[in-house]
Amino acid sequence: MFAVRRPNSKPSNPGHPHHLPEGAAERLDALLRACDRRGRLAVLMQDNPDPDALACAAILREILYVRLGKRSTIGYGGICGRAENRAVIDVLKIPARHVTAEETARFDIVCLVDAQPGFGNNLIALDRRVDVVIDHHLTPKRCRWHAAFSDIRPQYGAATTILYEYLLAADMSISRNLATAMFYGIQSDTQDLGRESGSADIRAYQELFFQADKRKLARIQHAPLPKAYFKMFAESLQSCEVAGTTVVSFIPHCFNRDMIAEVADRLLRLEGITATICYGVCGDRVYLSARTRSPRGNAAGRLHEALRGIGDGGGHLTMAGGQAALNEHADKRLALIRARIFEIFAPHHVPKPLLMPEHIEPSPDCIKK
Ligand SMILES: [Mn+2]
Repeated sequence: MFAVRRPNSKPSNPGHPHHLPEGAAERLDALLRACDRRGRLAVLMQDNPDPDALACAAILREILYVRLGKRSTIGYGGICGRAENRAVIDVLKIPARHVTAEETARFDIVCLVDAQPGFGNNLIALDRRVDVVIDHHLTPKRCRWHAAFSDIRPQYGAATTILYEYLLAADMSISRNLATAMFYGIQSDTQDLGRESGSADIRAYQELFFQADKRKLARIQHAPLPKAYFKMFAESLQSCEVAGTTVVSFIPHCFNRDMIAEVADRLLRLEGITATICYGVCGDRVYLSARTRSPRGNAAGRLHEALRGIGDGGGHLTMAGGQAALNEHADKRLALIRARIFEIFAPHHVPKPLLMPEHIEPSPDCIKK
């Protein structure tokens, strides 16, 4: 059934240094069965795909091509705006492109990676038929979806690690570009293995490090940033408020949703801080990112709670995302969101601006030569 193989597809991992979990071969067969029929095939990601999602889609596309001889479209519903993420597509030649909801409906076989139906961050609504779902996010109770094949592992730091194991089970050779995409996917989703990563992520990271193209990796990690990036960054700092050990920032004119996650990540490095939330207005919606230093911070649960009745939120224990619609009373809605964030993430604390004049004066250590 899965007869199509490239003549040169020799295993690049002789002896499998990576310990495959039990049932890896059976899962690969089930995945292939779910996609093995006639028709147009799409591998979809979040609307704003990150490096983990891009690597997942590239792996799945390769597996389906080598093992089933099927070509697939890699698609996302929004934009891929963050400079590093664009660079993954351009430098590593991943053929990902924007697809519309109408176009999605015309695909016969639909796979979703690094996201789940009904999350609100992708083109697949809860009631849409989907064939394959492979992800590492927690599935909230409200999201009861069905897929012919699914593999959800919240204990994995990167969904790329899950798909890497399929690639090993398929015994396929790994191109340098794909190895580089996988390495960067794991590196960025786990913040260099420092955030919610497990032993499988560590092994995959180590194995892929040797295969990744370091020059291309550097071009991606240091991709040029547009002026708008620094403008949004300045706005986010000006609006910063600290309450207890939580810092909250706001980007009133956000051109790129990825910026919200980036600011939340960056502010978590502020000393003495255990949780950060950044929210910003893109078009007629508010998007939010929450980060916590430890899993006890329960970013996903608290963000979900903060948006109860006004939007959607979820993700991981230390990193979460959410969104809400803005109606004609945008200012009121934004004030409500701000109040809810402080109520849930920093109860009993009074927010104070981060950049008060006395805080931005250089400390004596900086002045003395
Ligand atoms: Mn991910």
